[in-house]
Amino acid sequence: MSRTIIVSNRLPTKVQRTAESLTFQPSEGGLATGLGSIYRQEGNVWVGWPGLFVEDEAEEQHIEQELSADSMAPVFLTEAEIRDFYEGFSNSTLWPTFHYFPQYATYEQAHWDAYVAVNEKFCRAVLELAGPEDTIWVHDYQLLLLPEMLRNARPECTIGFFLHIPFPSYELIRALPWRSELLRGMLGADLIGFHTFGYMRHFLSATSQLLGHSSQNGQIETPNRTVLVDAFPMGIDYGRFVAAAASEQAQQHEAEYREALRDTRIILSIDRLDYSKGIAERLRAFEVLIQRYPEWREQVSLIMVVVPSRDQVAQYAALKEEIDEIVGRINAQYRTISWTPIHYFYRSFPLEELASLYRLAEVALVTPMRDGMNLVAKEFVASKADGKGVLILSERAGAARELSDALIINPTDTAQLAEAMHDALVMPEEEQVHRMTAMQALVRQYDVFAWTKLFMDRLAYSKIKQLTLATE
Ligand code: GDG
Repeated sequence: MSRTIIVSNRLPTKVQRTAESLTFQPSEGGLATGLGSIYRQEGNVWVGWPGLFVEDEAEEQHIEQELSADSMAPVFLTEAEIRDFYEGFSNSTLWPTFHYFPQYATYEQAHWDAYVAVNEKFCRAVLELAGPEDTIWVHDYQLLLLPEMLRNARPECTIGFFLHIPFPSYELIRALPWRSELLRGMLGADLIGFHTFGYMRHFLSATSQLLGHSSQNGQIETPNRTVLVDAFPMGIDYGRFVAAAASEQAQQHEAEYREALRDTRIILSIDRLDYSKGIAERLRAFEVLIQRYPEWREQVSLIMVVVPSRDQVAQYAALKEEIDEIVGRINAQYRTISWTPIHYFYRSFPLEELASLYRLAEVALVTPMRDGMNLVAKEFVASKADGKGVLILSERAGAARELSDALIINPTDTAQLAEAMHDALVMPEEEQVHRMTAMQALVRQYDVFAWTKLFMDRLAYSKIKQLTLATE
């Protein structure tokens, strides 16, 4: 029987150590939901890091057993590996480069060596499970070398790769000392997926300019194989967000918030702490809004949720300080006894509370400098049952390719962003509903289950194509 093996840096379960025991908490992330129907099927498995450092072999075995009952296989990483492979090469070299922040990128040989070693570790873990006929789906920028490593060891396997972040222009990629190795690593796959055609085009250009491979209609010819490349915009579990927003709990939270806020109109912003998300620029634009349109003072507040992330990487700690400073300054300057311009939360919320914030907000500000897709934009759309509400969306988020009924802005144009907030606040209800229902139809149809199916079907097709070419 042929099996499917999903591989990602993190497993869809977070294992944590408490004083007495280990806890196993399923992750609620979009990827975990979308792939749930696949990896939980008989015989299939998800391979990844469980999120903690193990103390001894007995603990390792215990974790292995627990996870295997839920179709998962752990790859254990050491603290040094997390430092050099994850915080180092993945988040201090690849992440800034792929999000157009080359000034933040470091190029450390030791980080690269760890990246190679950890990709090899993942490869060994997959090979223990994979037979020659199996299908392997590798995810994201932490594992760019894995497809080629697997291909060398299991030439017959069907291998898919999906990149969740942007693939940047060749000019960014060429700055990486290990650019050719990274591209060759990805090309070990039969099918390579991106969120948008733009990212796919950049990838084709990079493989042509750096490796000399020609391509036609999303098909790259390497000396010994054909690799398919395509765009698969990732969706959300639409029904889950509709249900969460309609839940009793979400409605109750919303009522409490409304009362506390005395019906102030709400603009919402939700992100992980990251310089790619344009958080500081968004705050400055909100300040321009209340400077330029004083009539909004005491009428509108910004609720800004920033979820802690990667605080071991220097730029993230600096960004946190910058945000604290801007929020403090704006609130100190404009607040009144009864009105707070910015309600700032540096923590994460349970899903129902998140859903209540989506319900409460009239406007969502999704204004990243760069974002592979951005699922918050789609979740906001799914949560607006009455069709009212306005999405302001950066033209540099992958989601902007699909959600063209949002107010699309350039995130570095502060004046334009402030105007868009004003336009959103005065937009007639009829226009809001018209735009929102068009976006809902799209987000509902191309949900995360459709995304998974499209990718898996295309992967199966890519294999048939390889076999046909081989026998021709
Ligand atoms: C990467 C790419 C791409 C946020 N705050 C809370 C919370 N969240 C959830 C949201 C959403 C998720 O986190 C964030 O997803 P994004 O897509 O916005 O961003 P990244 O984490 O950077 O993800 C991105 C994605 O991969 C998928 O391919 O779209 O471009 O960078 O689902 O709801 N969830 C809860 N409480 C919070 O406070 N429960």
